[in-house]
Amino acid sequence: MSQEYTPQTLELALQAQWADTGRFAVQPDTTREKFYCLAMFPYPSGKLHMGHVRNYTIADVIARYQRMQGKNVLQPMGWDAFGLPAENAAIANNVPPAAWTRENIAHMRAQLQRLGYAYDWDREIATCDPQYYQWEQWFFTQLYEKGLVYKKMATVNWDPVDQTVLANEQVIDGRGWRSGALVERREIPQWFIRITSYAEELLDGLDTLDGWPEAVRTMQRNWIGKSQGVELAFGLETPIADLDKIEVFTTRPDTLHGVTYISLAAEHPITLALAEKHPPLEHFIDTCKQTSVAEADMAQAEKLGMDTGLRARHPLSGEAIPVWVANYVLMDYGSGAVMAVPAHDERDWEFARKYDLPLKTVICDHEGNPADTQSGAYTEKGALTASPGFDGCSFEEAFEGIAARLEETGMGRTTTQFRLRDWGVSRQRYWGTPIPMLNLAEGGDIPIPADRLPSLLPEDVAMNGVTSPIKADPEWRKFELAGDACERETDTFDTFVQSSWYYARFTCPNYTEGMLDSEQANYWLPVDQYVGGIEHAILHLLYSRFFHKLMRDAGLVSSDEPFKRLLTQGMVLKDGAKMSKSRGNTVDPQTLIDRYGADTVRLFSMFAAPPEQSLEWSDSGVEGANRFIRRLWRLVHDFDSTKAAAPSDALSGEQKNLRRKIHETIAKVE
Ligand code: ANZ
Repeated sequence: MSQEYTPQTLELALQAQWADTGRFAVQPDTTREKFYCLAMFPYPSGKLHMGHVRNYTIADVIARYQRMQGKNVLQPMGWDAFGLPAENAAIANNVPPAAWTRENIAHMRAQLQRLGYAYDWDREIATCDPQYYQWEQWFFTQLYEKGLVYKKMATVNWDPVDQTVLANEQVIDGRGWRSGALVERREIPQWFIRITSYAEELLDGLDTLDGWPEAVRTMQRNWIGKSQGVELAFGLETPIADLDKIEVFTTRPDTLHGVTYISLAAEHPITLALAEKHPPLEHFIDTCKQTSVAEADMAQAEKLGMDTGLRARHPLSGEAIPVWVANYVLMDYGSGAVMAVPAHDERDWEFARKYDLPLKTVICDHEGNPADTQSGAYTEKGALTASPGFDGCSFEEAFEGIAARLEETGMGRTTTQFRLRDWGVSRQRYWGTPIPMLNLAEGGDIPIPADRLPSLLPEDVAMNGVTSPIKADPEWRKFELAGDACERETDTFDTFVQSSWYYARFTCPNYTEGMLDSEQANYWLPVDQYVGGIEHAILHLLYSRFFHKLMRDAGLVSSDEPFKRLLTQGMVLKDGAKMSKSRGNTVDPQTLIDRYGADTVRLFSMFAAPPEQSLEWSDSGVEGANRFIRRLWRLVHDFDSTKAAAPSDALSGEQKNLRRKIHETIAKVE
C-alpha cells in the first residue's frame, strides 16, 4: 500500500482488473438469491452530467451492498439511443444521427467505466441496434395479430411552410421551431397500441406496488383517471345528416337540471356536418386547429366558441337547449360533447360569461341555500335545488335517481370512463425503429412477415432538416410481398416503445431465438430495485408496466409487474436551481473525476443528501469528501505498516472488547 492516496492510478488499475476478470458479469444461479438492480438507462446526449452520476451512484451502492450480502446481483447498463436530439445534432454538425449517437455512446461508456460502476458490460444494449429493435418490431406484429394495435386518424402539429409534422417540443409559442410559421393541427393516419384495454389492470396493479413512492402511484392513478359517470343523450329537434342526438359524458348527473347549453368539439361529427353548409363555422374550426394539440396548451388557451343555431331537447325537462362548438372540448374524451353547467363547472362558467349564456344554480351551499355562482362556479357537491323531483337529494341519491330515470327512458346509463387514451406510437421522424407495417396498393395494411424482419433503418443518411431520409427515399419504401408491390410504413416508433422493455431484454441481451429467453427472464425479473428520475413517474413507468403485461400475456414472462421497488432520486441543484445546460449552471463530473478521482465524486453524491431529496451542489462538500477519503487512506496505511508489530493475539483486554464491538456493529449495519 502506497503512503500517498493516488486515485488516478489506483482506480484505473482496479477498473482494468474488473474488466479483465469479468468481475461483475453474472449468470442465473438457482442456488442463490437473485437481485436485479437497475438505473434508468441514459439518452446518449454526449457526456454525463451530475444528474446521471447521482442516479448511477445510488443504484451502484445498492447493487454492491446486495452483492456483499451474498446475492447474485444483476446490474446492467445500456443506451436509450433513438430520438430527436440526434437528428438536431446531425443537422447542426452535418453528421448522420447514427454516427453521432455511437460516438456519444463510446464516450459516455468510458465515463461510466471511469466512475467504477459495477455493471455487467457483456449485457450492454443500444436500442438503435437492429438486434434490439427487430424484436420490438416482431412484438408489434404479434400485437397486431391480437387486435391490440390499430391505425386511426390522429391530430399532429403541422408546419405549413416546411410541410412537415412537428414534435410537441418543436412547437415554440405556437410556431414551428425552424420556419417560425404558425403551426396547424392536421389529421394523419397513425398507429396506436390499445393500452386502454389494460386500464383497469394498470390501475389495480398499483395497489400491489408497495415498494413504490406513494406520490408516483398517485400520479399514475390520476393519469389513468377512472371516472364513474353517466352517458346520456340530448335529442336533436332537427337531425343533422343521420345524427338525431348528441351523446355526452358527465361525472355530475346531479347537475342535469343546471344545463344551459351543450358544447361540441370542433372535430365532432355534428360540427363537421354543419360546417359543410356554414362557412363561418368552417372558419371557426380552422381557428381551433391552430392551437397545439398538447392537452396543457388546450386547457390554457382562451375559451372560444360559436353558436350552431341547433337546439337539443333536455332529456328530463324537455326544454330546448342551444348547441355550441367550443375549443375546450376534446374530441377523444367521452363522446366529444359536454352538457355545460356553467353554475357548477369552471370552464363552462368562463365560457358562459364570455358569450353571455345563462347560469342555472342547482346545488346548495353548506348552509343549504342555493349556491352563489355569480362570481364563479360553485364546484362542490351538495344538496340539489331547482331540480324537479330531486330537490334536497344528496349527490349520491341524485346520481342514482337521475341515472335510473334516464335508463328507464333509454336516454342514458351509468358508465366508467378512463382519462387514459390509447398510446399513439407513430412518429414522423427518421431516427427511430421503423414501424414494421406495409401499406398495400389496394389500401389497408399488413405486418411485415416475421422472417423478413428487421425492417432496417438505413444509417448512412444526410439530414436536410425537413424531411425524414426514409420518407424522402422511394427505394427504401419499396417492398415486395409474394410478387405484389407494397410500401413500407415510413413512420417510426415513439422512443418510449424502446424504453418500455429494455429492462427485460437485459436478462438475455444476446438471445437470437426470440424477444426474450423466458428462462433467463423469469429468473431475473421482476427488477428488484429500479432507480430513476421523478420525471418518468408517469409515462415511462406506465408504458413499461403495460408492456410487461403484454409480454406476460404473450407467454414471455410470468410476473405481473416489472419493478418491485422504485426509488426516485432528487434533483441536483446549484444555488437552489436545477443544474441544467439551459441554465448554464452545470458542473462537469469529468473535471471532478480528473481532479479528485471517482470515489470522491461518488462519495459526495451519496453523502450530500438522502437519495430521494434534492442535492445542493457545493464545491467545499466535494473537497470535504476528498479529505475524508485521504484521512481514511492514511489511517489504513499507518495501521497497515504497524500491524506486523502487533498481531491480534497481543491485543489488550480493552482492545479485544473494542474489536468485538466493531464486529457487532458491522453485523448490524443495513
Ligand atoms: C357536466 C358537469 C357539471 C361536469 C359539473 C362537471 C362538473 P373527468 O372528471 O375528468 O372525467 N367532459 C366530458 N367530456 C369532455 C370532453 N370531451 N372534453 C372536455 N370536457 C369533457 O371529467 C368529466 C367532466 O368533464 C364531465 O362532467 C364533463 O363536464 C366534462 F358541475 O358534465 B361534466
